[in-house]
Amino acid sequence: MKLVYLSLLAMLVFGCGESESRAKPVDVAINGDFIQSETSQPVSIIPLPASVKKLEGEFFVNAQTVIVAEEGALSVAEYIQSQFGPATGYRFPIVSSNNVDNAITLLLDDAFSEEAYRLIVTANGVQISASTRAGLFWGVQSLRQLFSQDIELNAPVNKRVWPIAAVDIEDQPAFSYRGMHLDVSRTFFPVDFIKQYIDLLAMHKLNYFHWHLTDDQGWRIEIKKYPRLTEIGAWRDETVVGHTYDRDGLYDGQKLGGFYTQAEIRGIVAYAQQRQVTIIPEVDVPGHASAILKAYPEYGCVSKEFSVQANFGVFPEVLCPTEKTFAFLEDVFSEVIALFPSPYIHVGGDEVKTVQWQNCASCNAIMAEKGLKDYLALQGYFISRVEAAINKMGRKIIGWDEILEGNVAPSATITSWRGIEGAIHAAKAGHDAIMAPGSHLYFDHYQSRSVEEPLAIHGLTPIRETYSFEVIPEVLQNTDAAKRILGAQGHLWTEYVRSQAKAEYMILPRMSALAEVVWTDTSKRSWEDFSKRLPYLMERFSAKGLNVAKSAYVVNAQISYTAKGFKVDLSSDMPEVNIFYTLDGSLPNAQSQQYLEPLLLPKGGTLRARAQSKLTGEMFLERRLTLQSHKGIGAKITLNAEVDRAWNTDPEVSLVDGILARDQIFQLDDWATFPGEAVEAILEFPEMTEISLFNLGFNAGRFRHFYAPTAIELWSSNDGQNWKALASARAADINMESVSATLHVKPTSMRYLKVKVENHAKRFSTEDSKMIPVTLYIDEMIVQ
Ligand code: TNX
Repeated sequence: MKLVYLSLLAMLVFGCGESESRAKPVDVAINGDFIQSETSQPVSIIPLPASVKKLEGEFFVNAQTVIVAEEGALSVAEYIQSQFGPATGYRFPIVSSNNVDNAITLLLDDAFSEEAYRLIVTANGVQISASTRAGLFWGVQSLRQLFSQDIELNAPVNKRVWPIAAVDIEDQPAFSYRGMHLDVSRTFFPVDFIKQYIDLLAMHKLNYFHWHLTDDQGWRIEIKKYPRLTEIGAWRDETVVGHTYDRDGLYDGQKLGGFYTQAEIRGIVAYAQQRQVTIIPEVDVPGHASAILKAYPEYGCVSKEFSVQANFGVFPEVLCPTEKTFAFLEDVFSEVIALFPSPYIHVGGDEVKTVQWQNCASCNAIMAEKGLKDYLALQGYFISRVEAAINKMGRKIIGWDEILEGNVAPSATITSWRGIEGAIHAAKAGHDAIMAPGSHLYFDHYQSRSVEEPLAIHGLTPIRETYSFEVIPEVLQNTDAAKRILGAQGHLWTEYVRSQAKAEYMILPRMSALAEVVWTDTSKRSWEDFSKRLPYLMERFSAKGLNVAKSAYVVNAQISYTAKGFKVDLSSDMPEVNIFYTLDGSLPNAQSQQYLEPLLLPKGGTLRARAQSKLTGEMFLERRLTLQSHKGIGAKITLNAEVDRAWNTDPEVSLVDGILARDQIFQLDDWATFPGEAVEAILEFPEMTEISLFNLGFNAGRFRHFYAPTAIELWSSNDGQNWKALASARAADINMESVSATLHVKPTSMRYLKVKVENHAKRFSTEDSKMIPVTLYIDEMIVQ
């Protein structure tokens, strides 16, 4: 089955003609012994190398294959043994004499630029040349993808030879900073998982691992001088179940935590070094400090019972900007620095709430003494003090883009997470910067619109979106400042990632797209090409037993509303799929109606669709849509309401598009969201329209802290000036547990319909310790 699949994949990549000739097994002589070989894997490498030339023939790795390596390349040679040894069962002895046949030869050659390599495979052997160990190592990663997927297995595969296509690859990275981040505070992951994560970085030629070691939910690094950081700060009493903003949130009641000892960290650092990965530790200050303050309340500004947080969000807990705190941090960072050879130390600096500073006499005294005009300046002062201490120890700092708001030195590098603006601003001001915008590079977001996606924090970042990211923004192109953008980084925040399998699901394969964004020259990148190579890599992950998301296959729907009803175009971002759908509410399978041309649905209905791989028959996650034709679709809407356009760009469209959001992932733009207490929407119909029913869809009770509106009023007008009351519903008339409220109206003709909705819902915020307003979610205003 597997072999059939692979040769089908081969057809897909190379076109039929070529694959036919490749699919024929060849007889090869090995040590005079004729055996029948398998065919070699098609050349499909992610990230795409700068240049790939296919040569005639193949090389057959066998039990006699040796590694030729000089002293400086020994660690790479040993890596080859550890990487290719388990599946092949071969020893790959290391020899130093050059010009041996049947060898993988590693050559150090100064002519190459840093990290560049050339990989030549001929019938006689493999040669990788580079000027650095890193270059050789990346060459080995390309070689790895020339092997069949079963090279990834951890136990011997019953195969006598491993054929590899003959190629000449010349390659080098587009960017010097290629990173992945992992949050181990919200969820603690054991040492083995961290090593596996580093392996994945290495496989993708990513060279920086940003390790988010501290946060409100747990401190994860042993500091000898301050043992309470891990004795106390590494443990929380319980964790919220489901989403932190769920109504009537449940807690699991289980003590949870963990930390890495210094010995474990040394082991992980050495492991990463062999894989050319630099680990950048992050100790997040001065905010996200709950765990520190639980352990050492004396570094806070308020006296209260601190706790290691059991839920998520941004908390007021902040370190106090006193000399005592700076001395503590200097001690902590000196132990961190002794463990991590990285030139960079990440100091966080994000999401600082200043309330505890505002109520603190010593803070105000410090501000007066230092001439700091506001709390933002105090925050800047805090980071500068930490920066000075770290610089004194010979390292540079990185901080989240908030640190730009203070007076931070130009030697600080910026991680731009709130969009790309931080990086642009930083680069222009002479800082180095790393692109990390949530929109494209936060892998804690949903990755498709399927309702079957497991719980995510919010947002929608499909792999295709990640792939489309351009590291150098247009405004910086052809400027000197562009050189300050060192590269980009993907992130895995783990509030909603409670298991290793889920972590794998969230990063695979989005990190593969990231890898190509940062490694491959932008002129060479195309989704069409990448999506053909991706299935091979996904197979490789599966061979390793990793949990890979197939969300890229989820059906996309383009919906337009015409005089004849809804026209629905279905597609998948992935090649070689069939799409099946149903309109009767049943789950589509391969016997359902096949989608061949755009569908016309006069009245709407519930459409369920799934893609199926033509190669493996696998059916992917479901896309579901509920459409309802009504008289308000396309009406011109004037809104008089508070709208957060950053989250909700087009409420005017989604309120009357006939697409019900009720069975969509909440918080995507299908919902119109209103943070204020009142919403007024005026619908203008193109002509006099008779109305007898109004239905308002909302999100209440089923998810999060959402509530039904507290009142709905309808008004009609023929001129948009003079209004007549039509109908109303008060809180008592609205079913809180429902998904909508219906108002019946005496049939009335009108040009304008005014809808007033009130929302007085409040909830207790554990972050702010007070009642706060709750945003109203409306999906559609149905008019009949
Ligand atoms: C914001 S990104 C945070 C984190 C959260 C993340 C969730 C950043 C610097 N701070 O504390 O985990 O959003 O997406």
